[in-house]
Amino acid sequence: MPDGDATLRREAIDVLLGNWEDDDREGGYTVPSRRLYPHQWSWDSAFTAIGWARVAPERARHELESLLDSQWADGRVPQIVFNPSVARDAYFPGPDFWCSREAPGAPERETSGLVQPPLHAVAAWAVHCAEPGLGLPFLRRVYPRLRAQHDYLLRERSDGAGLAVIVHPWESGLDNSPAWDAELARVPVPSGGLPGGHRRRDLDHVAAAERPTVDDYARYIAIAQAYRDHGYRDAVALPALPFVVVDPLFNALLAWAEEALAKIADVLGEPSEPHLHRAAQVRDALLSRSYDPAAGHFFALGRDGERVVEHTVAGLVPLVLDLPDEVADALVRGVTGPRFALSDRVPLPSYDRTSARFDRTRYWRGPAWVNTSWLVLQGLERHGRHTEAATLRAALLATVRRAAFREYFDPVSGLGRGSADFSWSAALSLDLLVGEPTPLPLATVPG
Ligand code: 2M8
Repeated sequence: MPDGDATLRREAIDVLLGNWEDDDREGGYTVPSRRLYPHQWSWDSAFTAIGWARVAPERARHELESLLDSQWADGRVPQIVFNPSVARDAYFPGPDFWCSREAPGAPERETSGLVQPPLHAVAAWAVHCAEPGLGLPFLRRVYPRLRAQHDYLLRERSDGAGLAVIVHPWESGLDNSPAWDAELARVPVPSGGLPGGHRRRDLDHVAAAERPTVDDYARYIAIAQAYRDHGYRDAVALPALPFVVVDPLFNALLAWAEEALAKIADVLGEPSEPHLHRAAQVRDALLSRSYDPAAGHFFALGRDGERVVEHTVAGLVPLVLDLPDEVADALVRGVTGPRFALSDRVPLPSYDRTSARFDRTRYWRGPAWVNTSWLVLQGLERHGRHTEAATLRAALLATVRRAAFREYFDPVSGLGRGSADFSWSAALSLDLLVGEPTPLPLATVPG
């Protein structure tokens, strides 16, 4: 490994160690960022486990198991698991807002009632591959939980036509994506600011221009409150909630994670066919409903099932799946074309650079993020687009070398934005520094 890489690797490990939280239950986990996000976040832990797997697989196993330890009885894996030793108002909305203990089937540890993109089975497979001999008992413990996670999404969150819905922008992981603007516009901005005299805590740590606007935040709280007031019971909440959408990234990761479950099932001597079948069903539903052949892009679906024509990076993530050649080719053209402008200097923007609403600074409305580019990179590798994958890998490593492990980056200048010492930026850099493709599921799904 060249000297520069060894230094970067050491720095990445130091960030993860600094964000590591020892835990009396399952051994510990990594907070996304010490001050801005001082608890455990769901899909952050999946990304972070993929990085830990490269340097300390035992921590990777702890990371996933401590999260799954707070799975709800209905199978949902919560967006946030609150650390009881952190001040209750250190993050807003915190445990006193979500009131998870009042909800049926919630775990002992307080959590939020939402979910996040289901990357966890993919992470579990990567963790297993890091130490296959040692990993079997781990796979045996997590397999039923991961299966229950997917069952929940396809049962309680079914859109009735093969895809899973999300009920809050926070569930997409790309919170203030322009894809949500039209749906959010239907949610009245509550007068009088945040409920209960609460105060945003994110603005104590990051410049307001880099975070969601005041109105968007007020709407996030209103939607979360509506879900909470329905006791997080999807059967009664979904018809009443103001925000119910289908997200291509969320569903692509669900299908990919079903492929990972098939691999896990194989190793454990369980039937893998049902998982491959489900993976194919979700992928096919995405292809028939979310993919727009004229645009060559996957779009979110609004409440009435109509495509939301906004080119966000979420619409490139289905590249992680086995796709017809013409679809994969169109997505790669999207990656290299003017909207996402692949270069070896900065990773992919989160939103279309050619749009009038492209914002270089504000969170998920333009900035480049390590995790979404890493996902697209996995897709490029899967489709044999090694040259484009190498360019994206070079861009990711050049950016963290230049600007360190920031939460996101200006996609034009490459300058760091958001929180410093951000866990998934460090963890996925560790994965990239290994230089070989991550051992993720690449099984061919029956067509
Ligand atoms: C961001 O979202 C949280 C709410 O979940 C927030 O803004 O307070 C998003 O970037 C999300 O994808 C991420 O999981 C979370 C923690 O890193 O932060």
